[in-house]
Order: sequence, then C-alpha cells, then structure tokens
Amino acid sequence: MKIHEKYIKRCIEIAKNGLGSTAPNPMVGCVIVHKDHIIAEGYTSPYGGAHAEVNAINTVNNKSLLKESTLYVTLEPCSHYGKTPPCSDLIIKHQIKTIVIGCLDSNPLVAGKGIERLRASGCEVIVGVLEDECKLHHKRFFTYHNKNRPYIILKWAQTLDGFIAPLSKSHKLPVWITNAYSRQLVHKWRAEEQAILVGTNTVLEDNPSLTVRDWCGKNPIRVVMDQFNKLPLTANIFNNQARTIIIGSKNQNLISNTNIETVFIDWKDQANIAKQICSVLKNLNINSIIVEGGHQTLQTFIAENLWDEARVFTGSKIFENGLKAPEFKGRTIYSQLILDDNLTIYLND
Ligand code: AOF
Ligand code: ZN
Repeated sequence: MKIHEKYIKRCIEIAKNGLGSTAPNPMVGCVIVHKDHIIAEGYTSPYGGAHAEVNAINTVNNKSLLKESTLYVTLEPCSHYGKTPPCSDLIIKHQIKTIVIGCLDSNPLVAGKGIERLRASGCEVIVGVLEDECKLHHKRFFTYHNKNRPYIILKWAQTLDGFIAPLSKSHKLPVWITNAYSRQLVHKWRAEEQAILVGTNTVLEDNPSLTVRDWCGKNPIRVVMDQFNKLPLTANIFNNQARTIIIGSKNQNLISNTNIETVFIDWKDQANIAKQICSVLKNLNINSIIVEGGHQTLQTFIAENLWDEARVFTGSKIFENGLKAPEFKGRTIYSQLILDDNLTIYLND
C-alpha cells in the first residue's frame, strides 16, 4: 500500500473513537509521522472540545520534531474561530512541513480556506488521499452540509414472512422478532447517532424508552411524531433520561419541561412530511438520525426518498399476519448472520 494511504487509513481508524460524541461536528482523525514513525495520534474530542489536529499536536513532547514531520488528517484543517481556534494556525505555528488531507471540509466557514491558509504559509499540502473513504467516513457531516438534512438510517426487524409487528392490540407483552444479540447491536447504533425517530403508533403500542441500555454510550435525542396530540405524558419517551422533541401541531398543548421541546410542521402538506421533519432537524443542528418505525413512519421516509441506509433484520419467526415490512429499493452493501437473525444493510444511491 502507498505510504500516504497507509497513514490516512490509520486516521480513519482512530477517528472512529469519536463516533457518537462529536456530532454535529465531524469525527476527524489525525496522525503525525516523523521519518516513517507515527509520533502522535489524535481524534476529535466530544462536541465543543478540541479538534483532532490539536489533540495530536498536544501529545508531541519534542515539538521541534514537528518541523520535519508530515501531518495526516481525514478532513481539511479548519480555518475559522468556532468553539475552538483554527487548526490551520496551530499547524502553521509549529511549521509542520507537509500536510496530507483526505477530503475538503464542506462547512461553508472552512471549505478550502484551511488549505489556502496552509499553502500561503509555505506548507506542502496534498489533498484527496483515500478521498472516497474519507467522504464515506464523514457521511453524516457531508449529508448535513451538502443536502441540508441529517443522514437518515432506517431500521426495522421483520419476520421470515415479512411482518414487522403482529396485528395491533393482539399482543400484551413485547413481541421480539430478533434475538438479544441483534437487539444489543441496535443499542450500539442508537449510541452512534445524534437522534432517534419513531411515529405516534410505535409509542402508543410499544411504549419504548428509545434509550441506550444494552450498550455504553449517550442516549440519542428522541424525536416523536404527534400530529393529533395523542401522546400521554406517562409515556416512557417523556422520562428524563434524554431530550425529547415532539413534532406536533400548532394547536397542541405545549408540554413545559426542560427536556421536552415541541416543534411544528404543516401536517396538511402530506407529500412533504419527511422533508419538513428534515428541515426542522437541520435547524436543530442534528446531523444523523435512526428511524425505528413503525410501518407508516418508515414508509413516509421511503416515499419521499429521504433515507440513506436501511438496516434490516430478518428473524426466524413466522407471524402469518400483521403489519407489513416497508417496501423499498436499495443496494445491498452488507449482510451478516447474527445467530438465527439475518442483518442486511442497503444503501439508497
Ligand atoms: C478540524 N478538525 O477535528 C474537526 C473539524 O466549533 P468548532 O471550533 O469545534 O468547529 C467546528 C467545525 O470545524 C466543524 O463544523 C467542521 O467544519 C470543523 N471540524 N475540523 O480541523 C476536527 N472536528
Ligand atoms: Zn480544526
């Protein structure tokens, strides 16, 4: 493997340590190489904290080595004052000779300016090493800036005969379609995304908490659709374990609680429900969401073609009747058996 690719690959690997904690900032990875030895590594701190380059540079004891080093980074170093000062200034201050970058930053505050600044100060800058891999790694960040909406992951579990739930009210206890290992994986996924969304019926039928319990990590922001003001305050989604955003109607009684916010969309504009939700979420700085059902909610996002990935479990049970799994078309990118469950991941491209 070519030398630059080897180190950018390492950047992507360590960047994943930031998954679930940096959003809506990108999870960037950085390594500093001196005479073909990695002398420092860093990844983006939790939101509002230090950027990857700063974390890497700070771990170098002998700063004079930096003048003869190459800094590798998945995303263009920033050039603006946000919650933290510009990384490009720090790189320039330490006179790092060569900067190798995976892909450009699409945040309009940066977008090429970081590179200009580095070049203007005399650094050698190489851009576009493993560019596609870096763009894929930063998929949430790029979707947010380039498509003005969060990265959308649809998730559901279906029986072998294609049902996502038994017929309404025909069950009292939770009916699991997938095994405990698959369910644990879903908790890991929840911790990785900034928000989780379900429809009204899912809350009324299943009373889910939508929190992360079978994995370590933060709870996502809970987003719940409630067109007809049907959700009881006793529902688990209103417990104080996470922030909850209700997508409601203007005539709704507002719930007064620091953890619960209500936003409004025009429900009469039936063809653009998902689109309106996306715009609400974008305005709330949410750059990724996992949609966990039910049928109607999933189908709304599919019908408006507002989804990026579908993660579908197929268990070994047969229901014979019930709520049908959503209909969609996607390209299979991954398939795995989890004991008797089959997980397939589809991309919408
Ligand atoms: C980098 N390295 O590790 C990250 C970058 O408010 P701030 O200061 O945290 O800036 C956030 C913006 O900086 C973010 O929108 C993106 O453009 C860039 N993120 N840049 O050089 C990093 N996380
Ligand atoms: Zn930065």
